[in-house]
Order: sequence, then structure tokens, then C-alpha cells
Amino acid sequence: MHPTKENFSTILLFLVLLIFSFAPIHGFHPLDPLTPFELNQVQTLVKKSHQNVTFHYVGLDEPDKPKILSWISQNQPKNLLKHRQAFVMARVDSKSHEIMIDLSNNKILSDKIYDGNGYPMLTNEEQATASELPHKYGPFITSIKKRNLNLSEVLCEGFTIGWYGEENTKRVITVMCYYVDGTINFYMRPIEGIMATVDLDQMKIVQYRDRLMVPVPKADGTDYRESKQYPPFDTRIKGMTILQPDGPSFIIDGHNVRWANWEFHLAFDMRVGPIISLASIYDHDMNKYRSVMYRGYVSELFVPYQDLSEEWYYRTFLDAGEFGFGLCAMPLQPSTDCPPNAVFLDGFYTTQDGTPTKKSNVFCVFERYAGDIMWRHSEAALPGDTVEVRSDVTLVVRMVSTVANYDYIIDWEFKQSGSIKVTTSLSGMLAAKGSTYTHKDQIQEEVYGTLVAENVIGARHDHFLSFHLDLDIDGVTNSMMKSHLQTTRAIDPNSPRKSYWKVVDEVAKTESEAKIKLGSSAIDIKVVNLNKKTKVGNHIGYTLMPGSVAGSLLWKDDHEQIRGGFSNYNVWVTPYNKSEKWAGGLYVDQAHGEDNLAQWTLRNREIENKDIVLWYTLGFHHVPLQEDYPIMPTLSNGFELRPANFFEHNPVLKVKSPKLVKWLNCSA
Ligand SMILES: *[C@@H]1O[C@H](CO)[C@@H](O)[C@H](O)[C@H]1NC(C)=O
Ligand SMILES: *[C@@H]1O[C@H](CO)[C@@H](O)[C@H](O)[C@H]1NC(C)=O
Ligand SMILES: *[C@@H]1O[C@H](CO)[C@@H](O)[C@H](O)[C@H]1NC(C)=O
Ligand SMILES: [Cu+2]
Repeated sequence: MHPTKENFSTILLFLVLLIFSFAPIHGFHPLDPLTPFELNQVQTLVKKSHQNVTFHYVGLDEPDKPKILSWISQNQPKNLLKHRQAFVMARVDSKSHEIMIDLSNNKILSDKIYDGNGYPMLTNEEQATASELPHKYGPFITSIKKRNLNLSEVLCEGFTIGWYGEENTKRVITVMCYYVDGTINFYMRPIEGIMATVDLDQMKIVQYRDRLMVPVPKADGTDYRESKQYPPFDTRIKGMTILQPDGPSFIIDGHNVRWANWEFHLAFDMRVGPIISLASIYDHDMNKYRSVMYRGYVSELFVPYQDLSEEWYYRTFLDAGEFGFGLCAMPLQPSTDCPPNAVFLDGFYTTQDGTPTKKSNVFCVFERYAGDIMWRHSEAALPGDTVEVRSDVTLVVRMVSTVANYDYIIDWEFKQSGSIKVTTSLSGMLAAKGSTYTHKDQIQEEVYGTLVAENVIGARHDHFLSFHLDLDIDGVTNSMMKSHLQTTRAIDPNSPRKSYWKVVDEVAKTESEAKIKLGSSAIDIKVVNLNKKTKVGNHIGYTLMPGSVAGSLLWKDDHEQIRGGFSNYNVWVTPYNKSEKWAGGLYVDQAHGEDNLAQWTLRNREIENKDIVLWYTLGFHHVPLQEDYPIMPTLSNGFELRPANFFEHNPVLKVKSPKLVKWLNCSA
């Protein structure tokens, strides 16, 4: 029998189905991000029910936590929990839709219209389209001519506008423009005074203002490309690399990562970027893995500028919910963004029309060996020279998100000692404001920033990042322990001391007792498992070790602060609730701050001996400096989650330093 065209395609379809029905089984995990196949399924289903639809967020709706935990405890049977769901935030005919999709049965479970305040994440495509509108808009062309600028050297960009008490808002952004003549660093050449407001649903300019003429800062000294540096500095640093002749010591199986004593799951999400799940650490004394963190990720960012002028006051961005921290992630450059021994992973997201798209090299995973000491001691009092040192090797997961002018580098670092160290670093460009001033002495008024070069003001602002840290310290039932280091008068008449400090432990009972502004008193914050103790009787826990501490300096009733309410405190604890994922709320763009961490915690729920989530807000108050111009050297801050009586003793006592690698004297 000769295959006809028809049964040939049936065979093809069968083969495709065969491949896809097997594909998810290998290394399958219920927390795996949606595959391109599943994203396609989402696109097809949603487009079948809505003709005119744009996709603003598509992500995994993960199974409920108890289901996942019981799946884990049954040794992850392959046939169970193959139940997959997607959550979609879409716009259909100028309305926001929340669509839940059952991927296993290929059907829409629910499709809800949201008519509350706020809008979903912007798509890259609509921002790009909006940014091109001024070039075809008569009054704008006139403004550019008036300034003697060349229109073909003008580039524009969209900015979200926040919310300042308006009752109803349309889905609009403002578009600001820059001059790229003579540089690729267009952020340093703002065309100040011009502002176009674009209605994104109608995709047209609905308001336009040309309020003032300000010199466009010059291009000289702004280009940062290596090829443009004359003369470049002599390289005084000689060549170097990292050698791992036997390959890395980690294993990546699907989305599961295993390294040294750690095991975790790593997923990419277009809203938050990397999600670390089910991190657990192997305890050699107990001969088992013990849970540390169920899920951890950057849940929201808040970047309020401190400039009151008409073109600037609304710049109070919530980067994850407005622009997508994952959506803005950039492909990592081998050997520069990550060391030469890094392994790269891809992520998938959907474009505005729902098409699955690959983000190549969105994460890198590497072992860090930088000559640091894990622990050491010299027995100076003993004869002979007893010295013991162990060198530190850690595992890093990295992502870089370029949200317009800023580059955020997020590192999740796992240490063999049990610590999880998170570092957030900033680089990229200042938000520069054009100015008439060329010297500080000329400035008499409030300019809201630092004159960083002639005609360039670096505007003051903050960066706050809220981390969602669902810790499960050796089980899900945890509590927050506040250990106050309290200065106390010495009343012992036999002691010549007048004072000492002691530790006063207090378990936070409700959400309000867990809200903490760090910095004013000595306090250790722990998440403890009150149901478990070490052999000598201490509660098992993990400590939150903050880096440098910053919280919002704005008034709590200021509109932008209501939206960025998670920056009111550095530490918050909530009882676990699957729908409380994003500290800025589900809808963030132009939202009124009615659905966010600050609001949820007003219920003052009980948090003692419960499955709890720790939220940590770290911050930078950024007073721009001349060194930040024309591109900012990396500035870092972070925190560490460190075992606190979790182990019976130092867990890296028996760990060896890495084997020395003999250099081959290669001469090619
Ligand atoms: C599609 O929706 C947009 C608003 O989201 C609306 O302006 C446009 O007219 C719609 N197009 C069709 C063909 O319905
Ligand atoms: C404007 O810029 C374009 C693109 O760089 C260039 O081709 C053109 O010659 C410029 N026009 C003027 C008048 O300088
Ligand atoms: C979970 O959180 C959402 C949002 O705060 C709330 O509406 C819902 O009632 C909560 N569910 C439970 C069981 O507390
Ligand atoms: Cu900054």
C-alpha cells in the first residue's frame, strides 16, 4: 500500500504526538515552567475563544503546595501530578482577562474579566509601537526642528505613569525621547521638556506637551564601547581563566540542579525571572535531605525617582509588574557575564500575540572558586605549625535583567555551609535629566539630583527589591523568631561590669508583629521550626542576615508609596497563600495599591507555627555620583539565609578543598 498524502500526515501527527507525549516525562517536575509546546497550546486555546487578544503574562499555575509536597514525599512518581495548568493575563477589546487553562485536558477552565484598578504588564511590542508614534506626529516633528535636531537620530521610549489619585485611568504611558547622534548611549542625551502621552488601547498620542527648551547634553564621553575608547588603558592584568578539566561538579537534570550537598529546582518566569524551588540540603549526620526553601524569587521592584517636575514626578516604577523582570532578561555573554566555566540555560516566554519565544542563555550556573576561605585556624599556641584551611567553592545561579536604563544582576549563591546568599547588583545607565547647568556653582534651585557632567543631572532615586522567601525549615510548619540583643544593666555586685547584652527571644504571633524596619535596634531575625530541636535543645532555624539596610523615606500616604507599600518595612511575614505571590499585587501598572503586601497584612493573620512566607525588602538609596557617568560600575547589596542551629555542628567540617589542577605547559 502506498501511503497517500492523508495518511502520511496522520503518521506524522502520530509521530509528533508520540514525541510530545514522551518529552515531558523525562525529568518532569510539576514546577517546571511551561514548555514551548504548552505555550503553543495556550496560544491556540485563547485565540480560539478570543479573536482580538494580546498576551501580557503567561505562566505556570503550579499545583497546590500540599499536593507537591506529598508528591515529593512519595518519591516523585512519574505518573502522578502530571496535571498542568497555565495562568494567562490578557487584554481583549480593551478589557483585562484572567484565564486559567487546563493543559492536561486542553481546555479553558475559567475566563474572568477584571474590572478593578490597574493593568497587566506591558508587552514589549506595544512599547515599541508606542515609541515610534512621535516620529509621525506633526507637533513633535516641529519640536525637534525647533531644537535643531535631526529627527532620524531621535529614539523614544515608553514610561509607565503610576497613579496619583485619579479615579479612572486609561491604559496610557508617556513617551520620552533621546538623541543618539554620535553615541549609542542615548540615555545620556535626553531631549527634555517634551512629553507625549500614548493611549495603548487606541495606540495613539492623546496628549502632547512641549514645555521647555533645555540643551541636549553632548555626546562626547558618553560612548562606552571598547572600540570607542581612545586611547584605551594598557592592560596591566595578565590573562587568566578557570580550569575544570573534569567538568563541573553539578548535575542539571531537566530543571533540577544538584550540587555538593544542595538540591533545588530552577525555573524561568516572564514576570519575576528565576524561581528557586524546593531547595534542600543534605545532612551527612542524618543521612537525608532536609528542606530549607519551598520557593524564592524577586517578587517586585520599586524605583521611585525623587524629582517633582512635570516630566518626572510620575517616574515611580514597579519593574516586575509593569515591565516584567523576566521579560527584560538578556542573553548572558559567555566568559564576561559569567565565568568561563559557566553552563547556560534558556527560558521561554510568549510575545504579545502568544507565540512561544526562546530567551537564550537567560541563566548561567557556575561554581565559584575565587580563592576565598571557607574556614581556617592556626594553632598559634601549640608548638609546630598546625594550620587548617578549607577553600570555599560555591554554586551560583545568575540572571541579568535590563529594565530600560538599568541592568540588574541577580545571583543566588549556594554555599556548602548551608547558606543561601543572594546578591543584587546594579549597573547600566543613570536616568539622566538634561539641564542648562554646566557647573555646580550655577545651581540655586532644587534640581533633584547631582550634576554628573555638563548639562546632565543624575536624578536621585531608590531601588527596592522585595524577595518572596517561602522558607520551609525542616518542614512546613515554621515560626518567626525575633531575637533582640538587649543592652542590660549588670546587677551582679561581684562583677565590675556595668552593662552587657543578652538575647531575648520573641516569637511573632501575628503579621503586625512581624513587620520590621531594620537598622534602629540589634535584632536577629530567624525562621524556626518550633517542633524540632537539636540534640542539645536549640530550635532548628535559619537566620536572615541583611546586607546594608534601606527602606523607603517617603510618606506612607504618598500615592507611589501606597503602590510600593512593600518598602514600608524590610521584613514581613505572611501565612502561606498561593495567590499572594507578588508583593506589588497582581495588577501593578496604574494600580491603586489595593492588592499588595501592605494591604494583605492588614488582616493581621496568625503566623505562629504555620506555613509562613518571609518577605525581605532590600534597598539602595541612589544619590548619583560622577563615577556613575556615562555607565555605572556595579553596585551590590544582598542578604544571606544562614543555618541557625539547623545542624548539630559545623556542616563543612569534613569537606575537602578542591583538588589542585596541574597546569599543562601548553605551547601551541
Ligand atoms: C481590538 O482591540 C482593540 C483594543 O484592545 C481595539 O482598539 C480594536 O478596535 C479591536 N479590533 C477589532 C478588530 O475588534
Ligand atoms: C540625519 O541623520 C541621518 C541618519 O544618521 C543621516 O543620514 C542624515 O544625513 C542626517 N541629516 C542631517 C541633515 O544631518
Ligand atoms: C489568599 O489571599 C487572597 C489575596 O490576599 C485573599 O483574597 C484570599 O482570601 C486568601 N485566601 C485565604 C484562604 O486566606
Ligand atoms: Cu540607581
